[in-house]
Amino acid sequence: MAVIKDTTTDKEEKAKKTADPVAASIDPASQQMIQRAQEMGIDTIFDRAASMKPCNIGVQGTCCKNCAMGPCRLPLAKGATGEDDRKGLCGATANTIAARNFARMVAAGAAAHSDHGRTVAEVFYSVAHKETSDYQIKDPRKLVAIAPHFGVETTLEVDGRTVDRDLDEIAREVAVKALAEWGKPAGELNYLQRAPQPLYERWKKLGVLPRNIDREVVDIMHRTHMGVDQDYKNILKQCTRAALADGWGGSMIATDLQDVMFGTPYPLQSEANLGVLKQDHVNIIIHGHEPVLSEMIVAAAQSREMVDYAKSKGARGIQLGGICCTGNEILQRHGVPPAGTFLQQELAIVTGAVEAMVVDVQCVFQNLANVAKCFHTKVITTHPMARMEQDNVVHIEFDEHHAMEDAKKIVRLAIDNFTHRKAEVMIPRQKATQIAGFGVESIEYHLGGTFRGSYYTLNDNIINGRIRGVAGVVGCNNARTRHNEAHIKLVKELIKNDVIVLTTGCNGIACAMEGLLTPESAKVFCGPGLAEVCETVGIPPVLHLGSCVDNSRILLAATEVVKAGGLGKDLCDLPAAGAAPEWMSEKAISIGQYFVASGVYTLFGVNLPVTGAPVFQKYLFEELEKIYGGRWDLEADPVVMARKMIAHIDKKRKALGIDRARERVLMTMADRQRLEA
Ligand code: XCC
Ligand code: SF4
Repeated sequence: MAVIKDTTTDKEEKAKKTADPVAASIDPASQQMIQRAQEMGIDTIFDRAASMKPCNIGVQGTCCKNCAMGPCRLPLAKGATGEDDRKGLCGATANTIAARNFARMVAAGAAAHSDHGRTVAEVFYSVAHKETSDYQIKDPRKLVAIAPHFGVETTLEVDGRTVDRDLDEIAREVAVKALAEWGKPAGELNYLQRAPQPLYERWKKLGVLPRNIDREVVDIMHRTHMGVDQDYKNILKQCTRAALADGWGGSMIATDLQDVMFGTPYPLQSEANLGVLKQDHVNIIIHGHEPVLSEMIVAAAQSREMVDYAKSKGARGIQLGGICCTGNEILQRHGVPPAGTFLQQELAIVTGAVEAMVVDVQCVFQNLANVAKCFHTKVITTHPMARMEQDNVVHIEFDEHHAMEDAKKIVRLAIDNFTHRKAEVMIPRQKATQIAGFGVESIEYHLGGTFRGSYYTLNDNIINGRIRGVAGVVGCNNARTRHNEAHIKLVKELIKNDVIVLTTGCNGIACAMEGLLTPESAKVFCGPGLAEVCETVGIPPVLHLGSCVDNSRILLAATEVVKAGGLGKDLCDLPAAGAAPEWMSEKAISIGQYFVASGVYTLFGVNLPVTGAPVFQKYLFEELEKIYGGRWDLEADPVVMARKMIAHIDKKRKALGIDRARERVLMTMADRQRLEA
C-alpha cells in the first residue's frame, strides 16, 4: 500500500514503535488482543500512541490557527520568569489563545451532546405526531413529570374539577416546546429553573443563562474568530453559557426524552468486557452515542424472525455488545453487556468474532475500517453525518420513519456474514458481572425504600458520616495514559474512604470490567461506613447512571440531595466533587465547564491544554470558585486526585457543621467500649 511520507528520510520508519501491551492497559483481555494484533501486523491506537508524540505546543493550549497568518505558536518555556510578552502576529496573548481554544472545545462538546439531543427530540416529535409506529411512549409517567418544566400543563379544569390532560396532547406540546429549545428567538432555556434556586439566581446575576442551545455554540464560534473577543474572562463567560446549554439543556433533554420513549432505566444485571462475545453466536457490536438506532437493533435482534434466521446460518443466537455510550444506553435499559470501553473498539474486531460493528456518531476510530480489512467484520456506518472514506465500509442510513426496517437490514447483514468467519477467532475469557441501570428515580427508590421514596435517607447517611461524600467520576479513556488505570485507582481510593461514586461514560464500563458495580464489591473495597450502607440497601458502591448525556442525571440527583435538606442550599454546599481521570474528548471539556459552573470542584487527569497560559489557568483553577462555587483542577496521579477530592469533601462537611458526626463513625471498637464503660 502506498504511504505518503518524506522519502528523503526514513526517520519516521525508525521511530515506529509498538506498544508494550502490559504498559498499555491494566485489562488482561485488552493486553491479549493488543499482542494478538501486533502478531498479525495490525496496528492499534496503542501502537500509534507509542510511535507518535503529541505536539508539545498544542499540549499547552497555546497554538493558534484561527487565521492564515498563523499558526502562531506560543510555547511556555520551562521555568520562564519575568514579564510574559508572548504574542501572536495580531497581538493575541497566550491567555487569549488558550481561552479561545478552550472555548472551541466547549462549543464542539456542547454541539455534540446537544445535536444528539436534537435528534432525540425530533424522533419524539415524530412519535408524538404519530408519524412513526416503531417507537412508543414507554414511560408516560416520566412524560408527565417533565412536562411542567417545559411549561406544559398536565391537568385541566372541567366543570370545576381537575382532570388529567390527554397524554397525546401533552406529548405533542412537549415535543414542540422541547424542539424550540434549540432555536427559540427570545427567553432562556426552560430546564435552568430545575437547578436549586440560589444557583439559578447566581447564573441570572452573572448574565450566563443560555438563550437557546444553538445560539450559544454559534456565539463561541463568532467570538473566537480572529479579532473578536480578546479578554479571556469574557471568553470563559461564554463557555459557561454554552456549557450550561449542554448540561441543563441538550443533554438533559436527551436523557429525559430517551427515558420517555425507551423507558427510564431501572437496576438490572449484566456483564462487561470482551468476554461477553460468543464463539457460537452472531456477534454485533453497537458503538457510538445515539440510542435511537440501537434501541431498534436490540428489538430486531430479539425478534423471532432474526433469531431463526441466525440459526438457519448455523449460529446459536445473536449476541449484542456495546462500546462507548451507545453501549451504555442499551446496557441501562436492556442489560446488553458492554464489550469494552472507548480504547477497546479496535480490539473487539481483533477477536475475529465480530460479524458487524455498527457505528453512529462520536468516539468512533476511523482505523476500525483498517482493522476490519484483516477480518470478516463489516463496519456499518448509519448516520448521515458520520461516514468513512475506506471502501470496505457499508453505509446503511438510518431513518426514524422506517426504523425497524433499517435495523433488520443491519442485523440480517450481520447474520449473513457469520458464515464468512475465518478460523482465527480468539475471544478473551475475561468478563465481569455488573449491576447497572441507576438513575435519579431508582436511587430515590432504593435509598428511600418502598414506603418513603426520597433522598432523605441518603442525606441522613451523609450527615451521620457513614457516607463521607459523593463523587461523580466520568469520562473517557486516553491513549496517552494506561488504559483504565486511573479510573480504577481513583474509584477504589474514593470508596475506600466512604465516598460513594456516581459514574457515567467509559468510567462506568471500566468500573464494570473491574467488578466494582456489584453490591458484593462493597465488602471488599469500601470503608466501613459505605460498606454498611451498601449492604443494608443492597446497592453497589459505584452507581452506573449511564452515558455521557446522562451526566444530567448526576446534576439532578445532586439537586434532589439539596432539596431533601440538611446539606446546604446550593450544589456548591454539598460534600461532593467530580473527576474525569482519563478524559480525551471535547465533550468532556463542556461537561467539566458545566459542572464547575454548577458549583462542583472538578478535576481532570492526563493534561489540560491550558498549562501554556498560566494566568488563564489560574483563573480556571482558582478564581472561578469565587464566581460559581466550583473550579477546575488538573491532577495526573489518581491517588492524589482522590485525596484532593476527599479534602474538598471534608472542607464542605466542616462548613456544614457535620464533620464531627463523621469522626464518631470512625471510632474503633475499642473506642466504643471505652465510651460505653
Ligand atoms: Fe466517548 Fe461517550 Fe468519552 Fe467514552 S466517555 S470516550 S466521550 S464514549 Ni462519554
Ligand atoms: Fe496568529 Fe492572531 Fe491569526 Fe491566531 S488570530 S493565527 S494569533 S495572527
